[in-house]
Amino acid sequence: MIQTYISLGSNQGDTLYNLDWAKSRVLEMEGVHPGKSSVVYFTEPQGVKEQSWFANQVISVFVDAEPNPGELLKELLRIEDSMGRVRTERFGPRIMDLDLLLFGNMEIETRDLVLPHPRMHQRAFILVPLMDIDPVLSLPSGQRLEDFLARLDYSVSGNKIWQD
Ligand code: PH2
Ligand code: MG
Ligand code: MG
Repeated sequence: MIQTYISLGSNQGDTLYNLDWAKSRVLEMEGVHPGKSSVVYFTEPQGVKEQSWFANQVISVFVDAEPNPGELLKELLRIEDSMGRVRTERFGPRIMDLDLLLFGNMEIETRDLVLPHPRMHQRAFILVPLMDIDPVLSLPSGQRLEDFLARLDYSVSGNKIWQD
């Protein structure tokens, strides 16, 4: 079984409900078994500043030989669509965003999928919950999450995360 990390984000509608609902759909997938879940953080928007704060969470799951990462990604996008996600502005508001962060130690770069997730190491809203569930996690390159976090200008207070 392959340990896989998925980030969940929502800044439209009932964000906490959206995270719970999406997480349940992920765990219902064939060949996907539950791992750990971080708490939910409320996070300052990155990329496009003029939008509501996000609710963010990271979960780990264990994946059988099937689905492969491409199939898993397709399922994640299907869940987003089923929740009414409208794809407009890049980095803009969304009811649900499910991103594949890490799939075992796989490193791939295709048009549809890049692993590890290409922006995860710049984002406190991913690194902080990821470190909560797996404090000693390293990327396939051997770089440690805490070293990435140390380079970011961010702050955490309770379950809130600010980042410029
Ligand atoms: N997702 C984005 C863009 N910016 N900012 C926060 N705080 N949380 C997100 O999940 C997020 C974001 C695009 O995927
Ligand atoms: Mg995203
Ligand atoms: Mg996405």
